[in-house]
Amino acid sequence: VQLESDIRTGLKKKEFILVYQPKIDLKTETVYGYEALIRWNKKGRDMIPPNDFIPFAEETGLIIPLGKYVLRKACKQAVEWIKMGVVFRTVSVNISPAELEQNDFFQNIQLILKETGLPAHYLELEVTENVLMKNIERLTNVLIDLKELGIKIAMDDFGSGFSNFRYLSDLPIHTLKMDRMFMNRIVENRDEVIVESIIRIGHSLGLEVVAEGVETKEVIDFLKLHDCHSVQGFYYSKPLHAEEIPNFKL
Ligand code: G
Ligand code: G
Ligand code: MN
Ligand code: NA
Repeated sequence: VQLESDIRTGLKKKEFILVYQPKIDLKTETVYGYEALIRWNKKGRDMIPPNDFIPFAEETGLIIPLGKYVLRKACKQAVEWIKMGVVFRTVSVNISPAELEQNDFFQNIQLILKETGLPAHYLELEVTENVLMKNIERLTNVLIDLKELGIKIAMDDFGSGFSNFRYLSDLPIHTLKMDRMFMNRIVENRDEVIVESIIRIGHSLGLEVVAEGVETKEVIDFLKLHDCHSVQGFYYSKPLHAEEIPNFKL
């Protein structure tokens, strides 16, 4: 109950901030895009990570206003960067299942793009595969509408749940984000064949393949060898504050 009113207050007082983690194109070693990640800068507290309040926000429905706030903020920020001459292709925003299930989700996205002036092709939405388990037909239609607008869809944390390869070919998905668990396992010389296969399947289906949670040169080399498009992870950069982005150099 306390947390609920704290989140409402936090929204009013704009205590929620976004940090942005670069996604690096492995071929060119340049920034491909930035993933927006929420943090709660609560008064008198250390920065609160999303895992401490997003699940609660999802249970209570507060994720709806919070999600709209995040989308608008990320789109506004992207427009700022474009004006400043920052070179990037996408800003990615994480979307909870409950958001995607809202009947007005698509209209809301259109409205936010219109209000902020961000061209749709700059926006990528990250959804986890478990989003798609429910009501696949309606969600497929929403994803098709989003794609027609020019928005990209990424399947986040791929391989961490009950991955269904059929979704990859049936759904209008642009990007496959391999779960970071696999990267740790490459270091242990395990799962190399799985990672290699996921990259190959992704390519065969015409998807962009991104590895997340990349922390070592060893993993980078492995991914390069197998033609993985891009990576995200502490090896290149932790999530950064918006002000740091214009000066970010690899
Ligand atoms: O940034 P961090 O690694 O702590 O994020 C932890 C989890 O919180 C990740 O799974 C990420 O997808 C999720 N997350 C981060 N920001 C947002 C957000 O703005 N909205 C939603 N729904 N999830 C987010
Ligand atoms: O589930 P999602 O991909 O949205 O989660 C992103 C989260 O992963 C962010 O909160 C970010 O802080 C975290 N993260 C990003 N890079 C790395 C990394 O190299 N190692 C680890 N352990 N976590 C990472
Ligand atoms: Mn994500
Ligand atoms: Na992820």
